[in-house]
Amino acid sequence: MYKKVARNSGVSGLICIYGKGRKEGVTMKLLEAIKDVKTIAISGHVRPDGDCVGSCMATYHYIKENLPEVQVDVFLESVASSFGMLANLDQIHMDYRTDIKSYDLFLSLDCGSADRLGNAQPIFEQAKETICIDHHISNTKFAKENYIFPDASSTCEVLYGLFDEEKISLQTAQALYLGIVHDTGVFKHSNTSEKTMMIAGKLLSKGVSSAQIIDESFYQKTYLQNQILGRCLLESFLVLDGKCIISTLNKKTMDFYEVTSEDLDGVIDQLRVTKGVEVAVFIYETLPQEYKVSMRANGNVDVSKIAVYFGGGGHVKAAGCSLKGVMHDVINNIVRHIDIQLKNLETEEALLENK
Ligand SMILES: [Mn+2]
Repeated sequence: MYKKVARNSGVSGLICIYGKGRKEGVTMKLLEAIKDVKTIAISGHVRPDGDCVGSCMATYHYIKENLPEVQVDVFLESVASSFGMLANLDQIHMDYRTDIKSYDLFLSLDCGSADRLGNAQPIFEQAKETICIDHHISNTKFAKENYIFPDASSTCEVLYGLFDEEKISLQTAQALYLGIVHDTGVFKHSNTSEKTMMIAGKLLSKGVSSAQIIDESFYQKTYLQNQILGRCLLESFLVLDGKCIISTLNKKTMDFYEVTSEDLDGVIDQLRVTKGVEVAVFIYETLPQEYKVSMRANGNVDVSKIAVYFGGGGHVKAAGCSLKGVMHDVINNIVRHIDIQLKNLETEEALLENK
């Protein structure tokens, strides 16, 4: 139905996992890959983040503008209002309804496995052809064709290479930029490469509103979110000689400020940047005597070990778990584990120095 084109697409230098095998530099140009297709469904993962929404909307605009005769439908769960600067979000089928029984092609973007497509999974399964474009190393390669670039910062970065640069409109560029900004934590995470910055630069030259996208999708907070952040900072305290900062929030206070867990997103990050702190811990009550614990590490403490010990998970420098009981005990349990790791690290350092 459509042809694979193996040639340099601008994403060379990245390893692409294609199909079941691993081939280097195998890639395609999207417009060539879809040139005989009449109907396309696009979707990404459940609870779509900036990269997911950016990928889907960039691809939607890119195809609509360059192949206007093709019918393109985007299926996603509700999109955060902070991504509201993107055009045509009202075109997304958030109810997952469509008159088309079987799309010629399903494009899965930024989604690691078929079940993560959520309500779009049946549409994926009914489609005649399927292509998966992603950057998650854990991608299960569930489509007929899979273009997985684990070294790319974001799916939007991958897409930039699959698009023809001169055919990228401002609308498309805005969406790509949002995705890159979001998955790199505003060009800060270690996945930000020279290539990422070069692509961001190219998008800027298209006229992307960089400050607006960064502020509105990343830093902007509602008044209530700022209030609760202030409260959490005000009530935070230092332990372990200032190496650990802790803040807690109970349900009563959350109800008083009328905030939900989603309003607490930035609290742990602000705690983490406290000078001298190696581990930041934020604990909030989800149900009576049930707590969500978030941890961030600056130094060499492995917070994922602590999270896993208590039945949670995450990464070395960012992890979380849920605990039950009395807040006081929760704090003590977590702090004890941090203390053990800090002491072990100190011992290791001392041994190295004496060598
Ligand atoms: Mn992503």
